[in-house]
Amino acid sequence: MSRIVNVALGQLGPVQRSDTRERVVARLCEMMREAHALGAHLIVYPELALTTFFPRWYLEDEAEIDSFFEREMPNAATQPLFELSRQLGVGFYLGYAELAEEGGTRVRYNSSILVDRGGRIVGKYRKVHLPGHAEHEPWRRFQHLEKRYFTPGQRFGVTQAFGGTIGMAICNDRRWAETYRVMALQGAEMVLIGYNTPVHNAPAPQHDDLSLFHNQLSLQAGAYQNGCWVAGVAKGGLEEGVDSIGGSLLVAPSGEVVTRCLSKDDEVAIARCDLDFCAVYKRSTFNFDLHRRPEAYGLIVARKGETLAADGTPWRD
Ligand code: CDT
Repeated sequence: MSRIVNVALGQLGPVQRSDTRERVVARLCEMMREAHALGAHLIVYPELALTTFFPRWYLEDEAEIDSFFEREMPNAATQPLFELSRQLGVGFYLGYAELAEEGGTRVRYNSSILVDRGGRIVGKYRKVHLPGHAEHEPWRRFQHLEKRYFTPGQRFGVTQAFGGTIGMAICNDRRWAETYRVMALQGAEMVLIGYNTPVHNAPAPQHDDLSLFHNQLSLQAGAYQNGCWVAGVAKGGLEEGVDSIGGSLLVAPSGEVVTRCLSKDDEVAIARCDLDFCAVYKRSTFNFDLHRRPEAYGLIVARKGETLAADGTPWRD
């Protein structure tokens, strides 16, 4: 089986509240067609791609909150994307808000799916690192209420697809070293990440000018330190008055950027990714079996100050 994956970044410009899912899916389909014409096997779309980034608003009405969530996937609005995927032989990563039912309880997740070249869902991920806050904080220019609207996911896994081992993460996950390492320890050769990142960071406005730099820094470090390809894809631009970064990137296991989007609008960029290129790094500088020292990572200090063993139990000398 070929180990070359032609990966397209399917960056989205803003999605306003008045935009219907059908309209957004039409834009996603348009980009998939363009990616196919450029030879893509896989197109990566952003986090929460189907609607505007609603966690910027404090909402109390449950029905209104639910209106941003998908109860099933595919559904009537997204079916055309799955059909086009099958027809063109282009797989995709798609971020969306998921309303799940678990033992009679409704649970809301910030999720992504991986769809193979036959239009079949082969992987699902629920965002682990939820940034922001849970209560209304009116002092902010806009809210970031992911902790209010979503339950955190429980694990980072990998999927065998596209001839290799593929991992998924979502937005804030990309800033955490553990995200890439936990998947790389499972053999990840490519990590796909959608994001929505406002330029303005209310608790740390001194970082605003560094937003694009921190995005690129995180993606490059994750790729290099784990010997894997990393695709990061934005929903950028001015959405409901909030400006978000673009800067979608595809990074090689060398840490080098191989393609990027230049606008903050709907834009496709593509690169040829050889999954075998990971091995050079995984067998040398980042040969985990040879060079990692898990026995030296045995102690972790928990948030409240107590010392825990690596398995989470209280540490005893
Ligand atoms: N969507 C998302 O995770 N965005 C965050 C913004 C952080 S500011 C609260 C990010 O890490 O890009």
